[in-house]
Amino acid sequence: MTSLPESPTSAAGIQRLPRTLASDVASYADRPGQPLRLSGWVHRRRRLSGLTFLVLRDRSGTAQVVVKDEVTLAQIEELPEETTIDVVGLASVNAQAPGGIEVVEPTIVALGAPSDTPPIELWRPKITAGLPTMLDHAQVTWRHPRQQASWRLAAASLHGFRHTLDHDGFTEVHSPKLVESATESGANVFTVDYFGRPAYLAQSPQFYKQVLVGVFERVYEVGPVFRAEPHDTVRHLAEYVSLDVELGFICDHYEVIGVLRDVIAGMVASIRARATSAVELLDVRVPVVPDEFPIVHFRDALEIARAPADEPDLSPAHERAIGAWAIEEHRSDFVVVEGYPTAHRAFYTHPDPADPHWSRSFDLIFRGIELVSGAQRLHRYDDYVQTLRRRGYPLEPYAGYVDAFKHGIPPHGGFAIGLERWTGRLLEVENIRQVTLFPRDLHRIAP
Ligand code: AMO
Repeated sequence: MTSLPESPTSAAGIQRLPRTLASDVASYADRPGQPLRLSGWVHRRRRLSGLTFLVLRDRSGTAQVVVKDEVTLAQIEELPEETTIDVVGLASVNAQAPGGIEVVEPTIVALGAPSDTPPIELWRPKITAGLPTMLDHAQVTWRHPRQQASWRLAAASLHGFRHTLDHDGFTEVHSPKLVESATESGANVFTVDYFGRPAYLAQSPQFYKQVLVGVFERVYEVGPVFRAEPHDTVRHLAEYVSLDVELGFICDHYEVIGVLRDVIAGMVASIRARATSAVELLDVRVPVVPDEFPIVHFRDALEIARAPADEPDLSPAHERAIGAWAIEEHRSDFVVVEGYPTAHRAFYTHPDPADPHWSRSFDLIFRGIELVSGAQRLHRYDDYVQTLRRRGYPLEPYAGYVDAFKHGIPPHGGFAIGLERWTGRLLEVENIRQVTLFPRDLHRIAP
């Protein structure tokens, strides 16, 4: 006995029909009347007299479902926004529908309990809630199409970062986040209880990327780093994603800056190739990456920023001034400041051999904010010992770090890009928290 074919809109038929994504509904233009199955969230119900437009959202976008029959109209009254559903219906041409196609005669199945009222009105084209509300409800806020798009830019950037470095002979590594000593400065480090003795959350993979140059020559890491930032600023987080790079057998820091240029160009190319709809939706001003970054010495940077000549570092206001200068003078969103005073950079920084007061370090300023720090590093054991002594640091906590340089580490250098700073400047948002999935700061450790 042969069984009758299942109706596509019966419950069993719903399971059988392959899923169509919202972004592919338009491809049914030449197949009107064809059954299709969508799965996603109730994004919005727009009630008109005698019919309701149900907008379904999935990972690819939204699609319009038209409900007319009494039973389904009553059913969707009980399915509030954000309920997950399966819809089987027929493709129908309607010039007014998004993409020119809508789904009619739907059979709808709820995939879980009806959703509670969402804390953020996700159906509005732009989120109207303030930042604290957005952050308090981040798990729902990120569902908004504009929020999703901003993370897609970050994801595409990560792809471009990895792709460029894989292509250039780098090996991806992952280093421990529980460590025995501070690498950047003693002050902003989180202490944890490690089986009864103190340990720290890694402020950066600095030590590990340097010693892994001794293994792989060229390494990179994408991972979280932790800074006990006591300041409540729009550009600091207590945990952020650091994109670290380190390479061996270099002559000077200019080689490192060359790699940085290629990496940023790769990130921008990946955004253009992989996040086109996010760029369009958010109207992103995608930066042009010059063949070479303009480079200005720290001394001259102070002058440009009209800062006193004995200033040890650049303040946020100085960085803004230098960013404006780079646009004016070089038509560039990017500018490298090199040669920061050695005494004010981390102990592993290589001094300028011509004048050790200055260092072979650099920062990349992107649209007026420090995005990257990097340098050539010390690579000789004796240089480390002397530097630590000169700075008055106790040798003992750094013994593990410094001893590594007894075993043949080549001249090397590297840099780290802050992911959230990158997306923040790309989207020109005021606060880095707007582009951080689940920010950690002085006041926030949840969600
Ligand atoms: P640095 O401490 O300058 O250098 O950090 C590198 C980059 O990381 C980002 N960043 C931050 N982002 C968000 N919140 C913070 N609290 C925060 N602190 C820093 C910035 C910054 O430019 N080991 C060196 C890098 C190296 O020399 O390779 C380091 O960590 O974008």
